Amino acid sequence: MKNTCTVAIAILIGLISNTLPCAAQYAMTNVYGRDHILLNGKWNAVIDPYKHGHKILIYNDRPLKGKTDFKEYAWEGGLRLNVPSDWNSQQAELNYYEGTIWYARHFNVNKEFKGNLFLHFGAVNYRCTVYLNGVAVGSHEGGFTPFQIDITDKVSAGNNFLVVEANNTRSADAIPALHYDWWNYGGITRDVMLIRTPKVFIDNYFIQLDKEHSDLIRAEVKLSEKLAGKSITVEIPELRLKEQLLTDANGKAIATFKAKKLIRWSPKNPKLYQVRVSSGEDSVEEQIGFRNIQVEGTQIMLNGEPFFYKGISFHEEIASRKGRAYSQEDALLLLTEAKELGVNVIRLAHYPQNEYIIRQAEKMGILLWEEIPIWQGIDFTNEQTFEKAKNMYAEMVMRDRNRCALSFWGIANETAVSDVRNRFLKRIIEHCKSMDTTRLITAAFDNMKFNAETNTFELIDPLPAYLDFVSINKYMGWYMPWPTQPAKVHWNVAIDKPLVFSEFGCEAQYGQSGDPSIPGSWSEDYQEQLYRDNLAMFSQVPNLAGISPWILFDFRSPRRLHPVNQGCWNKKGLISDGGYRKKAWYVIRDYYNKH
Ligand code: GCB
Repeated sequence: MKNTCTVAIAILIGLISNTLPCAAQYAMTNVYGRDHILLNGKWNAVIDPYKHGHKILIYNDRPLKGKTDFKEYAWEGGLRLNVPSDWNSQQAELNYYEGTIWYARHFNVNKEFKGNLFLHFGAVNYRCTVYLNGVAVGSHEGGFTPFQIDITDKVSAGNNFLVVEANNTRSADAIPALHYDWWNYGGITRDVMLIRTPKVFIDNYFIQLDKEHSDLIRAEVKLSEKLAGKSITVEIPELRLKEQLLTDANGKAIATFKAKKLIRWSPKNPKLYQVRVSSGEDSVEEQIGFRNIQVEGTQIMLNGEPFFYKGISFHEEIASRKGRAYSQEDALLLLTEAKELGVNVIRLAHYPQNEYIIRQAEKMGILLWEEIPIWQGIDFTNEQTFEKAKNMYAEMVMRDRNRCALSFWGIANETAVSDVRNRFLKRIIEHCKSMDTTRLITAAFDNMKFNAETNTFELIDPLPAYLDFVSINKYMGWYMPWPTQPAKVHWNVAIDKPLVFSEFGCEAQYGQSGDPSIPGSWSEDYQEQLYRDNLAMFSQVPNLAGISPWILFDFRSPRRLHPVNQGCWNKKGLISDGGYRKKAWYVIRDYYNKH
């Protein structure tokens, strides 16, 4: 009787806490450099379009009450899904699925374990609740940023049962919102880890070159607990640097120190240094690079030299697999193609992509632009949406702020002017500056007006005043016919700042020839001509600081409804879904080789 009662109370507490899962935490810095095991592999899965599972699925195996009792669920014997990976590419019936899928697996915890234990998720699209041994332990919203859950006091010695309820339903208050131009891949799309740390550990650190100086390294380190007077050591052996820092009452220490003979990171020489941070029982290391990125007049300056932005974008997608990119091999595939084109910048469209891509790009000497998916259609009136944006921003910056390749934070893509939008984005810019001053901040605009009398594009928008440089998405020759000869189109936009054309291009079917003057030919010939025309226009832009065609690869998008020419693919790629280069690829490769 006593036992039944205890179980009932435990279930009741469980149910209450299940309805109120606490928010997950920001991930600690450099998870791959920690003591961890990957929880990747095949997980059991249950498709649950009616969201019925929370009544039953959070438990591994409820014991039967007697001969007449039975269960209407089981974890064993059903669907098995790979983690990490989207679910859409794993089963034909899940291709278009938007809803809930439950994932489950077991893991073991050593009985002797000391210190803290965290569950870390690289990303789950879009929202999720995590249950451990039948109890909700954390929830998260946002499909492209990492989070962790402290399970130190919640794990059992021995076997543990882990359940993840993942849901990728689009909603008006979400980021991105209801409509966007990429596939809404659902599921546990990035690595899952179990991370072990000492009781007090190095929670996060931020080590980069000071914005102005070429030899001044700034280090900010924070312990997991608010302990004053704790010693922290930052070492860069190759530079013979060993600095001792002391924490303040918040467990945080900040110091700047001179690094003589520092070689700065650049595309030509992507030099990285081994950096070690240690305190008490904890020590963590990784490779970090140092560079200065600034703006002078209408130029972007890298390490004090003018830098012409030769960009490209891609989605986190492997076209041939029709699925999300998630591994080191995927990262290499995407980045090698970008490098072949001759780029020095990649805009990671339109959301933070996985760490394999970021770290590999850094090794290959490619600068990065990273953004959260504030992509058209965002509900700027909703304060909760603002809080979500702020949170995603923080998660992105915290994960990647030690990557010197990361040079540009994008704060929004194609948003229309209004008071609420202006306020929302200004607050995001302030938030961004409060977290990091070592990068340039930009946004992509598409709300230029064309003055037909002067053949000039103008932008009436208060936001550029708050940005380091301005980026333009303009599909001349595709969404807008040429009003005059390309070289006669003038740009009078943010004339005192660097201007980057962050998107231009058009769709073309690989292998299709057609009239180079007719967009509706969907031909490589038209695309090639459109690229030549756009380059002619760019050559006349007084504050041109760079260009970035849209996009490297054809990508999947349910918005692209033409059954013959698109078939749910956006065909603006310079490379087809089959991996073949279109004619326009060579136009850009030649342009980049000359610049
Ligand atoms: C844009 C968007 C991009 C779209 C592209 C297009 O302006 O920023 O996400 O995919 O246009 O193909 O229309």
